[in-house]
Amino acid sequence: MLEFKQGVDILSAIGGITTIGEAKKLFEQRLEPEHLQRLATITNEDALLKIANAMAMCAPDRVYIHTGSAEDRDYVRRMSLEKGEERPLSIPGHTLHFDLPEDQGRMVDQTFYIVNPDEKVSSLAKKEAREVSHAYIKEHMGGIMRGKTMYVGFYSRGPVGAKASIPAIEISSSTYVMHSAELLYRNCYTDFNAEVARRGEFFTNVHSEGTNRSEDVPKARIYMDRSWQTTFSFFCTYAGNTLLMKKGNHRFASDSAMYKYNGTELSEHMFITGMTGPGGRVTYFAGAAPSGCGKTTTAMVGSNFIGDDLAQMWIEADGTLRAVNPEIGIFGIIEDVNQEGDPYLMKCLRQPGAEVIFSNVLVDPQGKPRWTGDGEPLPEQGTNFQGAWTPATTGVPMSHPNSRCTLKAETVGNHNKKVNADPSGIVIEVITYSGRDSNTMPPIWVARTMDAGVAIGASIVSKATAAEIGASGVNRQPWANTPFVAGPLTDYLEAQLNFYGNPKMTRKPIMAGLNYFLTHEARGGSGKGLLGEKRDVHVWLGWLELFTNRDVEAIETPIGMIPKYEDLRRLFASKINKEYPESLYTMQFSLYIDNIVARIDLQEAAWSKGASPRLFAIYKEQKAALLALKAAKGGIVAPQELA
Ligand code: SPV
Ligand code: MN
Repeated sequence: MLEFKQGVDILSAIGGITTIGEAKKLFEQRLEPEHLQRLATITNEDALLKIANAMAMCAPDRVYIHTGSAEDRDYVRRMSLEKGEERPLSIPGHTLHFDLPEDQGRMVDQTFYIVNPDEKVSSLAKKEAREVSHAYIKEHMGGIMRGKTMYVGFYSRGPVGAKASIPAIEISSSTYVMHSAELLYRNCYTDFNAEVARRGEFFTNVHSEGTNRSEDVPKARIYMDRSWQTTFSFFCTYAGNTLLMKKGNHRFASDSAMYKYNGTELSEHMFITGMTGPGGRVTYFAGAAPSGCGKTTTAMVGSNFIGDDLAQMWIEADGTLRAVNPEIGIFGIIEDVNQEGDPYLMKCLRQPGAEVIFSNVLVDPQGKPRWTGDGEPLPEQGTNFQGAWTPATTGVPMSHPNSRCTLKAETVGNHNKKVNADPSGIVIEVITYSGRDSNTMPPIWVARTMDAGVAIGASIVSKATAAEIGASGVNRQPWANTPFVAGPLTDYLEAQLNFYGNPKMTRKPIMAGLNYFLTHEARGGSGKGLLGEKRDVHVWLGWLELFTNRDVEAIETPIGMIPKYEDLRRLFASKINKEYPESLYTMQFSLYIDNIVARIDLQEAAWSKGASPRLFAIYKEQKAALLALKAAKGGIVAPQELA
């Protein structure tokens, strides 16, 4: 159990400002009249104390209160170009940002939860004792903004007024970070006080790039003070390390769901998207995937794309599962984004109209951004995050595999802005879990029960990806959320079971596994090539849309329900005009029982003894059914044998 507001509040201890009177005095001394007046809109005293203490700690030359107005947004963009944090590209409104070569992904080894004595955190996360972090932050953030401007913005992580929306303050000396904040989050300057009062909590983030030199990156830290819902990050710029309204506050939101609203809220690393089915109905999906496993692409396949990264969920009084997207933008991996797989996104990236920050891509001499897998001939030369580059440059890819594009979702052609702004939330009817699994699970399977659905989420695996510095091998990635679950994973499992099993949720979603990464060699063919293509996602989601609306039937298997060949064949033809031979279906959907049993064994062994027996019951039941099936029909069972 996480205790809130326990231990020293590091920000206020370092800042030293404890009363609202002292805070106001500091504002009067240090803010220009214009910004003093702007800050007068904020009346929440806790928020004012946070801001005053950040000022006292970081000692900026100037403070800029960002109201979210067009003028303020423009000012930040211009400053970013002036300071060189961003540079212009040939298309107006498109800019380029480079993070230092050592700062190209989440710095897992330099990311810490600040803990009180005896506080339990996820066994996968690093923790540091409160007094150690306190001393380190004091040493390195003290005066870190001397000579710089501190920007302060007020945001809502979700539509203002939605049950699971949580307000947050972003404080940074980086205009790149503030520019990104404005593209990704809803500025709620005028609603901030009311939102804090409604929700009863808000998050605070304090960042400074400091010297922004490679030699200082080893000193960089990303600290999460869960108890005080405050983040600190410094000597880095990569948005995953600095724009902590994203993954820093996602961790806090997850704490809030687990320890304040257990059983009625979840905070997920999921896209939200709507698929149009027969008669024009729209069915909404929320889907988890580890970083770098095609989550953005999957989300954009929907006819009503909402968000590609995060979902704040709750059970509504009418028994439905509702979700809001805490974001309004995309910070998406750009590698392999191309015309064929991502037409909507490519339009934003290649034509004027959208405001886009490209990070860590290559820029050619004409000012055009280029990235690995963009589907165009290699440029003869260019500049990337490591300097000059030509196709002959060895050991350095054209763009970093974690290079990203940052843009507002509303600029993407199929985004539904109205739905993303609705505080009543989106009724979610399909939950999906995907990973990167080359040899075990089929492209789709649907859980028979809610507990079995939770077990699918608990069992995601993925190859390491570029989003995390230093990661390698095949990892278990429960719910694709483990990098962001601060508390023990067994608590998280419990929260999942409590949520989906809550009798108040009378309109349950279907819960499904998805896997696009089966290879030929794993299914009796040869080579590491994938059995499917990116665009097949239209069919997998399309089938789930039909299934949840009871328009198709499925085949029962020990791991859950799988599609029938005829239904998929029709969908391949109608959705993507592609032939789908039955031989391919058989390769994709045959049960390779030894592989699945080995996977279950791996999961059983990895989940600690303290995990809910309900999870082990699912594993046990599936394993017994698989072994019985193997005894009856052999180790590889084709779907046709089960129909
Ligand atoms: C991810 O890696 O899952 C992201 C980007 O969405 S980051 O902000 O780095 O987490
Ligand atoms: Mn993510």
